[in-house]
Amino acid sequence: MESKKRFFLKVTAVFFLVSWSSIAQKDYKLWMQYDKISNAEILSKYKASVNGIVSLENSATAKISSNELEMALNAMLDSKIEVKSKIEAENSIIIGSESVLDAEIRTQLQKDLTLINEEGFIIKSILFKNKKQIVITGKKDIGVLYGVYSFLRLVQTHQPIENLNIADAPKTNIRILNHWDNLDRTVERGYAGFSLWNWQKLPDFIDHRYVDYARANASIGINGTVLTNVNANALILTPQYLEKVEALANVFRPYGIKVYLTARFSAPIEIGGLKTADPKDVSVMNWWKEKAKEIYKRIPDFGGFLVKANSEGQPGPQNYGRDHVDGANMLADAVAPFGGIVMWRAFVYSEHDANDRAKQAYAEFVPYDGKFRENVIVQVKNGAIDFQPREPFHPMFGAMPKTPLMMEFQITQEYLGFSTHLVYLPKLFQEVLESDTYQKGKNSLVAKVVDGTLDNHKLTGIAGVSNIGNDLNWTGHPFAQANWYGFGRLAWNPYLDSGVIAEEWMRATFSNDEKFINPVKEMMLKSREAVVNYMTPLGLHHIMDTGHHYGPGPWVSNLSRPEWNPVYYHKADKNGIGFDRSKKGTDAVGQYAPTVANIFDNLKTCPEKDLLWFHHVPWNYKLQNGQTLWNGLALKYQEGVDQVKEMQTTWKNVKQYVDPERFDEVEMLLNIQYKEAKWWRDACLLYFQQFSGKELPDGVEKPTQSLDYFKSLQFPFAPGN
Ligand code: BDP
Repeated sequence: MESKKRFFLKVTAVFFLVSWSSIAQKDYKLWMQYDKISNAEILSKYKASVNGIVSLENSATAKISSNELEMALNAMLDSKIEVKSKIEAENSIIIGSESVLDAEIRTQLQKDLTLINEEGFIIKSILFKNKKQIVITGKKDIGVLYGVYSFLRLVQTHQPIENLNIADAPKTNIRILNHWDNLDRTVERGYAGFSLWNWQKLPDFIDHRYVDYARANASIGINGTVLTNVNANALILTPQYLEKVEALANVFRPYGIKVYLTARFSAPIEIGGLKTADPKDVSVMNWWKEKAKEIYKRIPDFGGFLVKANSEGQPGPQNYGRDHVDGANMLADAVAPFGGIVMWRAFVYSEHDANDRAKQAYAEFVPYDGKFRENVIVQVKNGAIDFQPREPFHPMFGAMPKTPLMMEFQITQEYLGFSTHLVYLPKLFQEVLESDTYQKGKNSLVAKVVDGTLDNHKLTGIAGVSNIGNDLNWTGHPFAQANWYGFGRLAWNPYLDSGVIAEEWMRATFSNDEKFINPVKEMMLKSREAVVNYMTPLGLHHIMDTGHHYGPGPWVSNLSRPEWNPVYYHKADKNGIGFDRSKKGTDAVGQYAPTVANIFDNLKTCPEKDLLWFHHVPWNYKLQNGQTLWNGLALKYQEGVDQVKEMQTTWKNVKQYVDPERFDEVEMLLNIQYKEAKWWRDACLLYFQQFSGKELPDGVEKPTQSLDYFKSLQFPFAPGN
């Protein structure tokens, strides 16, 4: 009896352990689930096309390629494919960079190799000695690794692999995550736990998570990471911390990922013992030169610095009567001998500048066009305010042809529901990238500014403010993984379609079943418009609550800086609502090329999605659908809530295609999102109703609480603040 009981307990414990670890693993494995292919027909086709791996190279990166291929194929094809170093059998996958290929194969691929750059790859079906083979190659081993991930994606998404002929290469050079991670492991605007970087245990303890992080990034082509917050701490530049940074760089290197740091402009004073950080002071210049030398001695491929200067209280060259060019060029000179770069942020605005905040970065930076060193790239947020659910593209794109500009997107959802709301961001990213600046006439897309083709720039890049933390599933919301994934894919190729990316991600993460893919893809693609509708429809912006930006706070008017207050942005009054940025207002429209300016300036041609961004509009104004502005606004809020409800239904209907753990997680999160969407609708409409003085139209649900109730809500411990 006793032993039976013990046996039962043991079995339960084992079962518990197995199921516990599989829960953790599913979430943890991101888009690299590599599940066994259950469709027998597809499986047998793949098995017939692949029966060996030949790895021709021995570098650390090459080993990652062959291990990944071996592990993933054996899992997906449920077979025992081995890695060899010589070509023997037919239907092998031959991997290795150009220089190690057999001469005959290289000759066959000569033309293809001219199509790619240093990080690109070729995947091609060939005949070698009359035997069918697949070659994955590139100019360098890192290209081969990208090729391997791309090949695996084909298998993960059930694409044919019989006649492959793919040449692909990244369109930007710097595809980088910006971690706003502090040295105490809190993450500014982080909603997925604490920082991955365990500074206290580094450099001696290498958490396996660092490897998994690098692998996930490499799989989508990300090749850089800024480890530290833009609101920087100078200590990261001391030997004590550089030793730790070096350890991380060593882990990331074989995955093609370079490490970058944020440079606190006042570091020469804080950790260098100097009296000044004036960029024109010789001792300051020398301090940075020595600092660069010290860093590169440890980390020969160190990427460079990201700098937030004279912005939101951060120190910068203006503290010494110098300007952004002086500051950026001084740092650029320090890292130039080692091939480093400086990413200088354009996110600047000042409480002492009475100008429309949306105009300030352009006004300050555009006159500097052409004055920065060759190794400086100016990093510009996608819109002129701050990562709102929707912003028109930043007018700096298309206005600085002589300066490389890189895009800064925010992957973490500071203003879009934290990690609780399902919002598929590549849709937002795509909208920005395909906006037309008209800098050189029609088709001067933001994407062309960013990839350097519009103005012939060699230094190009896209940054994403990371949504990663030490949560088991990395990003808090299982669907927020898609935002990390999609960011990487768009950084590689800013012309990709967000729908295609969503589908890839779903197939690699959840299921290839069309009955899952079709409805969930639609849900993802609509989710961005849903959040715009229930938070900031028709061009409203920055009406989130104070500081933490969690939930609605359109009434907030007591913050020390005028442009931190929501009332500054919506300007609701008896006459109407919206920020007049037309020629008659602040003339922010004038910062765009004339064709674009005219479209935004004219009430009749301004897209309604941006209406209240550019115009102060009377409550009775007739929208295109015939509704008054007040009714239309209210109906948009309701539409947003209804869309979340639809998302809940969609999710319920795909239950059978998802593992129970992730199903439950998403279901619970959607319930919260629905609750919070209603909170947004009710709080905003009750507040704006005080000005419009009108009833809610038919079809809009009655508010669940009073305005006073919503105003009374406090969140002293909202995360990320
Ligand atoms: C804002 C964030 C703030 C960041 C700042 C920035 O609220 O935490 O430090 O942007 O980008 O979105 O520098």
